[in-house]
Amino acid sequence: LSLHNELWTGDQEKYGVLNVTKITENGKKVRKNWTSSWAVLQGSSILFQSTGASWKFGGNQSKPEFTVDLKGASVEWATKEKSSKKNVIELKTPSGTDLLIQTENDNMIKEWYSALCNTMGIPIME
Ligand code: I3S
Repeated sequence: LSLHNELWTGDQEKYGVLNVTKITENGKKVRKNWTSSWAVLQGSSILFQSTGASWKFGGNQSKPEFTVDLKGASVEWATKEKSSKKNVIELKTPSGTDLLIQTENDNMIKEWYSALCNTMGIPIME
C-alpha cells in the first residue's frame, strides 16, 4: 500500500519545461502563441511561467504566468489538425480554456501524459 501511495503522489506532482499555447479562452478560439514555459502540476492545477529572459532587463519585471484549473478537464493526444508538431497533448477545461502542451522529448511527453491522467483520475490509454 505504501509503495502504491508513493507512486500515486509521485505522479501527481510534476514540473519541467514545456512548450505551451492556448487555443481557446472562455470558449473562444485564440491565435496560437507557442511559448517555452516552466510547467508545474500540483494538485488539480497546472501553473505555467514563461522561461523568457525578462529578468535580464532589470529586476522585478514579472514574466507572464498563468494557472489552469484541471478539475473536470480532459486530456488527449492532439490530432494532426490541431498541430503539426509531434508530442502534443490537448487539455480541455470546463471553463473553456483549451491548451496544447508539447515537448520534442518522447519520454518526457509520456510522463506528462501519465501525470495528467493520474491527476484527473483517467485510466491511461496509449
Ligand atoms: O494551427 P495553426 O494556426 O496552423 O498554428 C500555427 C500558427 O499559429 C503559427 O503562427 P502564425 O500565428 O504566425 O500563423 C505558428 O508559428 C505555428 O507553430 C502554429 O502551428 P503548429 O502546427 O506549430 O502548432
